[in-house]
Amino acid sequence: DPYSNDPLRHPALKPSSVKPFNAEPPLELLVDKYLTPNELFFVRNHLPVPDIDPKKYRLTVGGKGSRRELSLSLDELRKFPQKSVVCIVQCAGNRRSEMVKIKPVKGLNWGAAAISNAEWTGVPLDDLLKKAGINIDEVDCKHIIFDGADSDPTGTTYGASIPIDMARKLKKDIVVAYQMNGEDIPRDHGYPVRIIIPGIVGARQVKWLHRITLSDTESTCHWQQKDYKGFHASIDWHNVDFSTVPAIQEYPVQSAICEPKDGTVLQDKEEVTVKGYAWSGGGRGIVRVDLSADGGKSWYSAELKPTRQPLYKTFGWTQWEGTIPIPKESKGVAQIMCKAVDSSYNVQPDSVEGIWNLRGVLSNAWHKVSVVLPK
Ligand code: MTE
Ligand code: MO
Repeated sequence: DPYSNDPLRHPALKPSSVKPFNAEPPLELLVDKYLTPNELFFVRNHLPVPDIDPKKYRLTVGGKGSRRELSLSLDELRKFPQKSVVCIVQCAGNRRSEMVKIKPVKGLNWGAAAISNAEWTGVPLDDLLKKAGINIDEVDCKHIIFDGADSDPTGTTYGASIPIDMARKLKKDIVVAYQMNGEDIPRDHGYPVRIIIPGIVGARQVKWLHRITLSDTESTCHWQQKDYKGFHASIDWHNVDFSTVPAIQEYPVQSAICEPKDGTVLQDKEEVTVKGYAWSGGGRGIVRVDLSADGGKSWYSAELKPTRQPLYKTFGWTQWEGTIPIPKESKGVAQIMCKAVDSSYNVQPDSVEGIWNLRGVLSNAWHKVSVVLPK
C-alpha cells in the first residue's frame, strides 16, 4: 500500500477521500482563529505523502536564463533572510458539493472548508533566483515550474507552473516556505519545503518542492494541462478540449457562512448572528460582505475583521460577523445568505446554475444556509 506511510491526522478532519488523503475541518472551526491551526488546515493530496529525510533534502533551482544551477540543503535555505506571508490556500474545488446538486461533476465532494489561512515563512523566491544569477525582471523565459517529490507507483509526479509575469508582479511575496504558523511544515502540507504563491489557486502551491525551473513552456503535469481549468455548462467530458483555456491562477471572490451551521435550530426568532470568511485572488482585499435573510430583497453589511486590510495586497482572508433580523413572515425555516465584494468591485454570482462546469471548480455563488426557527 503506497499510502501506508502517510502521517496521522487530527480526528476532527472530515475526509472526502482517504487514499489519497483529502479532508476539510468542520466549517465552524474556520472562524475560531484568524490563522488556521496546522492540524486543522484542510488537506488536498493527489498522491501518497512522501517521506523526506531533512538531512538528504535538496532544492534545485535552474533552467532557462540561469547562470548556475543551485542545489540547496535545508540548512542553506534557512540561512537566507527570512520572509513571512499570511496567505490562504484554497482548493479550486472548494464548495464543489453545491455544484453537484445541479448536475454531477468529476471531483472530490468538498463542502465550504477546502480553504484555510496560515502564516508561511521561508525565503523569497526572488532571492533564490538572484543567487542562481537570474534577474526576474529581465530573464527571457515565460514560466516558472515547481515540481513536487510525491509520485504514484507509475512514476507520475505532481507539479505546476506560473507565468513569469505573475512572478514579476508578486516578486518578494512568493515564498519558498519551510515553516507554517511558526513550526516546521507538517508532512501533509509539504514537509520540508513548499512554494507559496499568494493570491492564486491551491493547485499551484506545490508541496514537497524539490525543483524550480525557468522555462519557455508550462508545467507538462496533468494537473496543469488537463485539470483545474474552467468551462461553461455546455462543455462536458464528450466535447472538452483542455487546451482552449488557460490554467486557473488568480481565484475569483469567495465567501461562505461558517456559523450558524446549516440546519441549526435557533434560540431566537427575531435575529441571527452570522459569521464567516471572505477572500479574493490577486491580492484584492475584501471591501464588503453583504448578508440577507429574505432571499436578497434586503441586505445588511457585515463587520469585517481585520477592519482595514490593504486593498490591493491582501493575501490572507477576511473574517466577518453580522447580526441580522429574521423576516417576520418566515415560517419554520429561514435562509441566510452572504456575498462578498473585492477591491475591484467583483462580486460573487447569485446562483450556481450559471457557473456549473464539468470539474466543479470555482464554485463561488452566494453562500446559503438554512436555519430552523423556534416555535
Ligand atoms: N503539491 C503536491 N506536490 N502534490 C499535491 O497533491 N495538491 C495541490 C497543492 N499542492 C498538491 C500540491 C492542491 S490541488 C491544493 S488545493 C493544495 O496543495 C492543498 O494544500 P494543503 O493540503 O496544504 O491544504
Ligand atoms: Mo486543489
